[in-house]
Amino acid sequence: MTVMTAIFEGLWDHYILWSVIVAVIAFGWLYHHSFWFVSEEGKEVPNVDDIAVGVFPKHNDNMRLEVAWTILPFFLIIWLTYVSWAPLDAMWTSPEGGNHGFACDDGSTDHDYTVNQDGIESSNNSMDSTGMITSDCYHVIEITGQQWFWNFDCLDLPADLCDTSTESMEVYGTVPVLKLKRGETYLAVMESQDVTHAPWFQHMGTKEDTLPGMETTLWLPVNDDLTSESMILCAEYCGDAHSIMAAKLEVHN
Ligand SMILES: [Cu+2]
Repeated sequence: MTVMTAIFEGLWDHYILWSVIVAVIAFGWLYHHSFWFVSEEGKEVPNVDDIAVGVFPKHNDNMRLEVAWTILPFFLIIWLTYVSWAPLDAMWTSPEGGNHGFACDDGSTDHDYTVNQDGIESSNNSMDSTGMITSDCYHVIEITGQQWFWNFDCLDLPADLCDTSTESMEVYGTVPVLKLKRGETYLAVMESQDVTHAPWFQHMGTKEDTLPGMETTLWLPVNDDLTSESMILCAEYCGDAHSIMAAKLEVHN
């Protein structure tokens, strides 16, 4: 399954690429030295390094090498931080006038904006070519993590905007279903009843920890490109049934 937004898909590919490059260099070097410098059975090994017990062979220091393997990874970290900038901006944009504006008006005041059938202001979200999603406003929902299931609360939102149910799934058993609407953006306010969990909205490519005694938030911009059914899994090891702590996200037009 691919991730809906190019912004997270690209970041994933980029990190995988660099992981492979670093792994090839590190393990290649390790295996080469392990086999190249192996001593032969029964052969007297010359003490080429003049190693004496308790004395560090300082004459073997190589300053250039030391500086190189400190500086090069440092530049790589700077680069990876730089390419993560835009995705982090999308993840952690402010609920006070950030990428998704402010909380949607519930229709009680007279404004000039598009409303949906329930008279509630619509998010009208859209994705640009980089995968960044922006919205006119957002709807607040609540997610609570607990060993070992998810609880979704639509608060006062009408069923067309947010609804929940349960469904029986192979392997996972009975799982909660969260039903959201395309074009709308949601801000999930989250907490945990016990240990740390993290809902991972697979197709959105995002996840965030839920913590006992502390509120965290996660943006759920349901763009037109989102598949109608995708999984929500727990991405933070939380005990015996962690692997089947699942839920389903269903989106409709
Ligand atoms: Cu969990």
